[in-house]
Amino acid sequence: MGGILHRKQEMESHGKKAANRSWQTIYCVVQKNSFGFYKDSKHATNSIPYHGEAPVSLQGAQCNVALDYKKRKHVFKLGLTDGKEYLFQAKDEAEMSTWMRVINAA
Ligand code: I3P
Repeated sequence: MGGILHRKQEMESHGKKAANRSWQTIYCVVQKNSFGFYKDSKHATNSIPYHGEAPVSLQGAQCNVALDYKKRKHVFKLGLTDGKEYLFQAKDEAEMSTWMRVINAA
């Protein structure tokens, strides 16, 4: 599955907050066990990652609605086993559910 999400990185690793904490609009692609970030769908097709970021592993990842984040709507949280943590904002509740279902099944 691929599509546009707004992303904010909260944690860089266990116990270390991310330095760049602003929201960015990214084309995201979920594949088996991996989540890739791209500038747009064309870059995704050509496998040119967003800011050189390699796709992250979804193995053992935790994906839940970000109930504690109140500033934006339709936000879910993704926590990776290496301690990286991201917030993703979808355009509506339905899209958020779909992303979470696909990520949890990947
Ligand atoms: C960040 C930006 C984010 C904000 C974050 C800021 O600043 O304003 O929108 O998160 O706050 O650090 P910058 O653009 O200069 O990187 P929120 O939208 O969630 O408030 P934070 O450091 O409290 O996460």
